[in-house]
This record gives sequence, structure tokens and C-alpha cells, in this order.
Amino acid sequence: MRTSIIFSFLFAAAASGAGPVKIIFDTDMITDFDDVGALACLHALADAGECEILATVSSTRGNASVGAIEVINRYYGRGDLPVGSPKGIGVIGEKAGATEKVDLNAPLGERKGNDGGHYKYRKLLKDYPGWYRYADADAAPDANIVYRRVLASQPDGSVVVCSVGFITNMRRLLETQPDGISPLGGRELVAKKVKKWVAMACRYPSGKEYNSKWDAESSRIAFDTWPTPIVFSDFEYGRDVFAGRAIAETPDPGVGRNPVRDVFAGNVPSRDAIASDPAMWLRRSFGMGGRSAWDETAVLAAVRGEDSYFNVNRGRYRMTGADGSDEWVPDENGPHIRITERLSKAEVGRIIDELMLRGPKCAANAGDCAKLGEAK
Ligand SMILES: [Ca+2]
Repeated sequence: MRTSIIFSFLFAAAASGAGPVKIIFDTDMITDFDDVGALACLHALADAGECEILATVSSTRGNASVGAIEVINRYYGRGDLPVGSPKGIGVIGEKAGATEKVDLNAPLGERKGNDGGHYKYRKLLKDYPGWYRYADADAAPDANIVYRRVLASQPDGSVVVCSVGFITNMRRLLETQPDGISPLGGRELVAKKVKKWVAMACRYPSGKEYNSKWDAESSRIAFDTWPTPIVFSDFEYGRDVFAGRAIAETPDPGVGRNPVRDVFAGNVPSRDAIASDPAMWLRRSFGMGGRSAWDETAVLAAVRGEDSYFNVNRGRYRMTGADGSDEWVPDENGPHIRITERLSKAEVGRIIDELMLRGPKCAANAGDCAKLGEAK
């Protein structure tokens, strides 16, 4: 079955002359958990030969974000993927707006808040000991080094950056100078190597959007000066695509067996809860299908293309105020694309659920394929 699926894909890819999409994934992993669904989908698409994951970096620091990324990577047999985090600027700690790093030596304690906040990521590190190298994101390599190494080593115009968190790393990358990795400055390196940037960001038609606003200066610099096309999966698009209940309701394999299921099972409200007050849960971005799937839709657009399941709207997105205010201006010659609904959002949610349910081709806990390459 799997062999035939892979063969079919490879045949299609060969026929079109296209190989797997080369992806750098940039995620916040700080409070919300559609990031976990997005990274799971990305690994499932990599297992199917549709993409190649070049690096997975965090857009936050001083917390468990990098370790959480590594737990998911290792679950899918890719525990050695390059990881990194921003240094010096950007969102720090347990939630956007915090001013101090998380004390990762403090006892985990009890879940707090209505969605557990950063608790869910610290819990992953507790439940999956030995699955990560960097319990403290600040100990991970500088994301600039990771981006520059990866970009310098890839063919021109081949890399897709998929960001589902804050914009800090893209701004920092653009501002890098020539170094031992590449004689090109950041903007020139991006112009040469990056095909496009798919960003979960933007409040349409104007307002404030979480990923854009919390490091608004970086968002302004990056969106204004990025030299290749940017595709936005905006807040309004993903808000009513729901996914994750399907994996949340799969049988519990026990702690330490499936971190993707653990996160969704631990954070998606029950069907009875949703049914008792659907309007209240909708305001909190939950539906009967699970959690709003902002980040997963960005992965679909990055790997399968903005024309796969979506219509597109061309324009120019920009930050209009230091407080994180933004606006989208329609412009048929603009540098930016915003995805809109074509396939029904319920069906997009089912596609995401199917990817999350696949599980790894080569699981960290399967015992029979320590190296992903051995399974190919
Ligand atoms: Ca995110």
C-alpha cells in the first residue's frame, strides 16, 4: 500500500520534473498547538516524498520550544534535523508578552489557564526524556546560522520558507552580513536561494494578528524588504478550518508513544463540551473538528502549493503601526498573495486530519528503523 503510494507520487513528481519541495519550517511552539499539527503534517508529507525538511527552527526563546520541536522530529525518525532559535530579540518565555525566560528547572506543576499555555510544551519534555538535545531554546544554535548554512547549501531558487510563528528570524536573517558560510548578505542570500515564503500571518483586511504583532518591528522590516514572493495564510482563512479531534480521539497508546496525539488529546475540548456552548468555544477557536488549523493550512500551501486547495488574492501586506496594526491592500501587481477558500474548509480539515493520523513511516519508538534512511 505504502509502496504504491510512494511510487505514484514519485512517478507524478518525475513526470512534472519537480522533486520534493525543500522546506525550512519556522514555528513558535509557545502556547498554541496548531504548530504541532503543522509539523506532524510536514513530516507526513516528507514521508510521502512530497517535501524534504531542511531545518526546523523556533521563533521564540527562553522556553521549551526547541525541545518540543525535537520531540516531534524524533517521533517521525528525524531527530537529527537542524534546529535553532532567535538570539537577542523577539518573544521570550512562556507566552507572548512575557519578559523573562521560563525557569525550566522549576517543577512542571499543574496545568494552568484554559489551554495550558506553555505547560503543554514543558510536559512534552517531561514525558519524552532523551528525545531532544535542547531543553532550553537558548542553548540551541542561532537560527541565523541554521538558515544561512541551509540556504547556502541548496540550489538557487529552490527553498520554501514556511513560518507559522513570529517573524523574528526572517528579519534577523535579512540583516545578516557575509560570513564564512556565504559571501552574500542575508537579503542577497534569500533572493538567490528562496523560492517563496509562506507565512501564517496577517489580519485581513486590517487589524492586529498574533504572529505579526508580537515582534511588530521585525514583521515590518521583513514584510517590507523580503526579496521573493510571500504567500499568506491569514487569520481569517485558518480560523474556521478545524482539525485535530480525529487524532485526539484515537486510542491512547500510553505516555511516551505519540507526542502529536498527546498534545491534541490533552488540549481539544470534549464533544460534549463543544455541544454545550458552541458559540463560546468558537470564540476560543475550537469547533467540533478540533482546533483552528491556521498553521496546518500554511504547511499545505507551502508543500502542495497555494493553488492546490485555495483561491488566491494578490495585494500588499504591511505593518502600519508600532503597536502591531496591519493592513492588506488589494493590488493585482502586488508582491503578496493571500489564500482564500476554494475547497470547502471542512474538506481541508479532513485532509489535515488524514495527514496527522498517518503516523511516522519510521517512528522513534518503532524499534526497527533507527535511521530513516534504512526504511527507504
Ligand atoms: Ca504557531
